[in-house]
Amino acid sequence: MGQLFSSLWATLFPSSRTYRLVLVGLDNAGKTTILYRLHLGQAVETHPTVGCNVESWSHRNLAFEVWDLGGQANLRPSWATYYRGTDAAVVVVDCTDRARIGIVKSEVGALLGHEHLAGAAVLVFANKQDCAGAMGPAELTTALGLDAVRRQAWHVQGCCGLTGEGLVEGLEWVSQRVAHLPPAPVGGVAPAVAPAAPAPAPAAAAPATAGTPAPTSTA
Ligand code: G3D
Repeated sequence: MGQLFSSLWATLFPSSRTYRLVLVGLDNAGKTTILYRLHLGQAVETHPTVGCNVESWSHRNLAFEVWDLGGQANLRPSWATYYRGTDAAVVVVDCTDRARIGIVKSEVGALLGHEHLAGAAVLVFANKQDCAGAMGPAELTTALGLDAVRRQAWHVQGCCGLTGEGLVEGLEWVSQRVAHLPPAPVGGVAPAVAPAAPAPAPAAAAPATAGTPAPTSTA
């Protein structure tokens, strides 16, 4: 999976441009699991993210950095301090955690409303699709009120951090959204993606089924 991921990015980003991604989500959403799955190709024993972890990855002449921001309540207010220059935000949601979906909606609303993310691509990973009773992508889209979002291009991708299912598909979407970006200014922070054109009404979402993620997106 890791190698496939690297190849994918190398193909889609054939330049020295560094893309900046922030990875956010409540604690226990599965951010660390997903990060390691994509990086190493295997799941690892995880520990709650403390503060902020930065992954700098490079492959051939492409480079990108992933800012994994801690999800505990006391750390969430600091997320916005990392948004400047961000090309894409990746939000990981524990789809079994219905009790906290209101908190997720509030945090996603704040993210979408932040000025520095006005032009960023927003990928939502509907994680833990392997678990019985997990919200599927369509249900999560509704729960987060994403259908009303026109400011950013967004996409909800069902996935399973443990197996890696759905992860590359989600990152493919991100890559397509940011691939047209100009080279980063020398010594500067890479600019965010140009604001997406107002999105058409999304097509009816396919029913979400575990293991066969049904993406719901505007693009
Ligand atoms: P965080 O970094 O967002 O805080 P972690 O979350 O990556 O530490 O994951 C929290 C727990 O969820 C871990 O379990 C991890 O194995 C589990 N998890 C992550 N993704 C999935 C998934 O897709 N399916 C299932 N079933 N579990 C997942 P533990 O038991 O180590 O706390």
